[in-house]
Amino acid sequence: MKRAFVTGVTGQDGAYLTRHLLDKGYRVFGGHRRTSTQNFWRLAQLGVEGHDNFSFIEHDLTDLGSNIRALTLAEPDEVYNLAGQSFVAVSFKEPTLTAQISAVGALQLLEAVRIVNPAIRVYQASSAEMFGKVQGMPQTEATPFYPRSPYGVAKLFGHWSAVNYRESYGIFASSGILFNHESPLRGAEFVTRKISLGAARIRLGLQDCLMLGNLDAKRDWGFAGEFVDGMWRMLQADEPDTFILATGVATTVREFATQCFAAADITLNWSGSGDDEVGRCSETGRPLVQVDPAFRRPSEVDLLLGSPARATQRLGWRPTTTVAQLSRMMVEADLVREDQGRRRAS
Ligand code: NDP
Ligand code: GDR
Repeated sequence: MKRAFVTGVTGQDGAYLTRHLLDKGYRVFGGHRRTSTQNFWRLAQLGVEGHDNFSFIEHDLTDLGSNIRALTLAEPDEVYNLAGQSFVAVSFKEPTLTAQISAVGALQLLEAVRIVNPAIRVYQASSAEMFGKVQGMPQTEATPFYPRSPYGVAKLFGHWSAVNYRESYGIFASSGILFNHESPLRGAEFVTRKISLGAARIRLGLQDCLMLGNLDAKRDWGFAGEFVDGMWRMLQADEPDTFILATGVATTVREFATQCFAAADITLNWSGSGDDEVGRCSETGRPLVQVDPAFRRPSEVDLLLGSPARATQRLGWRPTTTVAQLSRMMVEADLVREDQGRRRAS
């Protein structure tokens, strides 16, 4: 039975990846940090918590001793480093913390692997944010990096650390440059989930209006449940490498909102521009989406669009969920959850 250690197990990807590994017959150890309130809802929803082949390990990526301890306890064949301060907007407010976790933390885990057992295979969760002000279309593994946020800069350090440990010590460290991937388990602060939740709540009469930032930003959005399979495939390859996982289709925030509201049976009509742009209900004329400049970022990544060609050719990985299917899946899940919450409250 193969053994895996997954850092950041309580997050979106941690939950989906752990479910995927358990389904493949792995013994999985999930790293979670101590918090005042436990954050196991995703693991519970996917039937991970309580699974016979799953155990928690208390772990903080920023503590070298904690990394060494976790690897010593889990004795993994594979480590998936998903832990991180993953919200780009917060990285502008907490740049040092973001670097401590997502840059130095990633390095410390690699160092712990080198010390404990250099035969362990490592997946490093790198990000399309590293492309930032994009230097080529679509972005490939050869496109130069130009990060535009403390988050992107921190991820670039983690990415190059993985490459460096591969080249310096022969460690099987693969870096996955993942474009945005979403799901009903996405954190509510990210724009897709904020929109699906907002659309569901407005449909149910629980909210009047949704405030967003840059409606023109374009992202290559895929389904997280498919992307975790790409992570696993990277560690089954003959050689470690860097791979992009993306869908190859970019959509604006505005269009994603239009699709989510449509999934909630509301047609949006857009008018105005810049901070005065409004999405109105086609039937009532009521403003349902408005712009709040507070959600704009000091420096923005306007457009991300990735080519998954290398992952398709070498790993046989191919995403199939369209952004229309994704938005519908997210809105339907939020309609059910919000309706249940409303019933419980009444
Ligand atoms: P989430 O924000 O949902 O999950 C992040 C996880 O990291 C949580 O489990 C969190 O724990 C944990 N964590 C944060 N700080 C620490 C720390 N100091 N020590 C240990 N654990 C910590 O992110 P996702 O699941 O969406 O993403 C997984 C990884 O992939 C992240 O590194 C992210 O930056 C990267 N990524 C994500 C993409 C996406 O579109 N989702 C795209 C490209 C890269 P807690 O629950 O306690 O907060
Ligand atoms: P991103 O995701 O920054 O791409 O990082 P996010 O969903 O936060 O933003 C996507 C785009 O939408 C614009 N936007 C808003 N964003 C948020 N959060 N809230 C708003 O109200 C809003 N209005 C417009 C943003 O400006 C941006 O252009 C995600 C994370 O998962 C990272 O961890 C990961 O590395 C990258 O994707 C790839």
